[in-house]
Amino acid sequence: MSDAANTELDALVIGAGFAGLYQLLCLRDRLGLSVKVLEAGGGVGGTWYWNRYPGARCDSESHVYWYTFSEELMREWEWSERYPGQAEIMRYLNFVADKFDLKRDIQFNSRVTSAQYHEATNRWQVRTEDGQTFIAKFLVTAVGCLSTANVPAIPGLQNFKGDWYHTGQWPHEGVDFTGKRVGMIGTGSTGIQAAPVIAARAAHLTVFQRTANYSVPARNVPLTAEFKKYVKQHAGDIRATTHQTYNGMGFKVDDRKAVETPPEERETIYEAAWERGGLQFRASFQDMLVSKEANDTAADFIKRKIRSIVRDPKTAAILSDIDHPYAAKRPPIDTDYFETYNRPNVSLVDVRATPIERFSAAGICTSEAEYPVDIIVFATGFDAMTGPLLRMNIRGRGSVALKDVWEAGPRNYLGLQIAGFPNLFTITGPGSPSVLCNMPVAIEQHADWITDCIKFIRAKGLERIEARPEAVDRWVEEVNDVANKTLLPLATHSWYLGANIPGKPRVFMPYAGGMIRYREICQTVAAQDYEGFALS
Ligand code: NA7
Repeated sequence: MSDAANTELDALVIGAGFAGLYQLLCLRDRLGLSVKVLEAGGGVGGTWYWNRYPGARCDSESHVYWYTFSEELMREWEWSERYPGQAEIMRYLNFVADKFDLKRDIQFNSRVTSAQYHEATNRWQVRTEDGQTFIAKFLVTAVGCLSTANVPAIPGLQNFKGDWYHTGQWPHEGVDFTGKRVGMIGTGSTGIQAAPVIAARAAHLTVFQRTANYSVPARNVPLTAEFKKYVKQHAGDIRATTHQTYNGMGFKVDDRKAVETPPEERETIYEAAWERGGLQFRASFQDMLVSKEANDTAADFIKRKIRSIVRDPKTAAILSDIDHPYAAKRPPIDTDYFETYNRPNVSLVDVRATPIERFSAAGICTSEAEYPVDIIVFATGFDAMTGPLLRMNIRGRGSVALKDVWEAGPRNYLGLQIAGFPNLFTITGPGSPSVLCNMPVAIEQHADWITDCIKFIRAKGLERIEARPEAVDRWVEEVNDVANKTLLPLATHSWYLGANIPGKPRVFMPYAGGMIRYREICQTVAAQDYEGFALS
């Protein structure tokens, strides 16, 4: 054990993104605990530290994509665009970390490789890649939902003579695409953001699409002085709105139903939503995510848009041959994505029809042809939600491994605690709204709840909190029930279900009951002296 083992902490937080920074502030400055954050990256930022790919930008609008715990902070910070770009989010998180003097308690370049609960001492022992050991009573994971990059196990990558990159592990110095032939695999939110930017530089971009995807224009613009002023003056109202919406966004889902709206009027509504742009498109009708008939109207509208934008009929057909309901997979928003296929230096390969079989020295080989490229970009997503937790080798009571407990899929209570893993809290864990919510809203709610919970435990002179197995059973059922009332599980290849990772159990992971309901449940549990948890 290193010297660090001698320093016993009240709480250890893993990750210094949005979640870890705020959790540190809560536990250290509000409860006065001794806290340390371990962060694998060389700086704060989490997702935004790693995802530096061309075009990386948040899909939440900037005036709701920030912390709301401090109105002073909300008045001090000013976003420049409708959607914050990666570099600006990094500036913001560094600004917050400096303003609240958080970095002194963050140890960077420290990847956690194991976390073990010791029953006799009621302490967690956490080890890092470089062999350091830390001891803490409470362990909080703030590792994000999309931080374990998925590079598909397609044979031959080691033979490829060019360069390759995964978008979630992008080099800090950037990649120069000028004059290069680029092959990009993946058309999720990331690929859809990256393609237009790469195409503008590269000699040629070939996009390899497995599942065709919907996308709605983001309509990003610089913010006007009036809007910036409005945000400063209405910081409290904006915060209140994000607490009153299903998914923590700044807009409400409309009350009207698509199935009850005459086709012509519906078309006008979709057209207006398309022009306004952004994720708000899915809020056009309240039945869009629960009625297939309603959803079909949105799906049909977007497919027609794709065919009207993309000039080559064959490419348009491949792009619009979408097999799942709109927004049943995470719906991307874009800047000129479909327009990019009208460029002479961009082509599309349908790898559903002709799968990628291997990489050669020269490029990407499908069942039909070899595509020579200089650079391969993997926009192939993540081992989402459970991946970041499972790779840390977490062991609870009796040295039981989390990977064994979750062999058939994640099981926990409120997405916050796992039976058999006392005093371990998982911010935005599977089973919580997390990725179905505007992330900072979900994160603040979790970090506040955890802080109040630890405060309660200490005030009562208690030592330990642990989810009861029966509460876990109930919660898993609730997560499944609410998901099954929506169309979300119909996208059978979605990462919400773990379907993008070969061999991963197919379980719908995020809580689809909405942030309002979830917040109420968490509040009720706390008000009932942490019902469903064993305290000792
Ligand atoms: P996503 O949404 O998981 O997208 C990954 C894309 O990569 C998707 O189109 C996949 O096709 C494709 N993919 C993955 N593996 C392969 C293989 N083996 N062959 C061909 N194509 C493949 O990840 P993103 O990074 O775009 O977005 C993640 C989230 O970040 C996003 O949802 C937002 O919440 C922010 P598939 O659909 O699986 O057929």
